[in-house]
Amino acid sequence: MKIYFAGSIRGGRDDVGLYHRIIEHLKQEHTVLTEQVGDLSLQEASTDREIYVQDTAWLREADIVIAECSTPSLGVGYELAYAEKYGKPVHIFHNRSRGNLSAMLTGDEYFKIHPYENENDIYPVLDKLLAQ
Ligand code: 6K6
Repeated sequence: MKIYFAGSIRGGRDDVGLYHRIIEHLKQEHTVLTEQVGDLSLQEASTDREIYVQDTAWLREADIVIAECSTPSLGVGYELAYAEKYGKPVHIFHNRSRGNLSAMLTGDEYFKIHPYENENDIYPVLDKLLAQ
């Protein structure tokens, strides 16, 4: 499957290690279009326009969108709404101990939300939903 993985960049990089590990797990059996989200040494090389054009093209190309939303991000919120507009399945992971998700996500019945306690809870859920 072609996976669009979404995670915070300018919203804050506290969870970049987690994004990196999730992407490495997904790459064992699938194509991750957005590997840069988990790049531990990410450099701002592209213009904002180039980023927007590339990322929205990848969203349209993706089979599924997986987002880690424990760090709030305006860009990720935009991507989730864009994915809904194009009818892409959207799965959102969120660490329960990190506060409440936006009501604009939890209140939208289109999104499949997966609250978790520990990182190790994420991987079996991913494997199950990607096997479908
Ligand atoms: C390098 C270092 C920091 O930023 C870069 C290059 N920027 C981006 N490259 C690729 N995708 C990006 C970039 N900035 C935002 N995005 C997309 O928006 C990603 O797909 C993320 O899922 C999301 C993050 O949005 P913000 O608002 O947290 O930046």
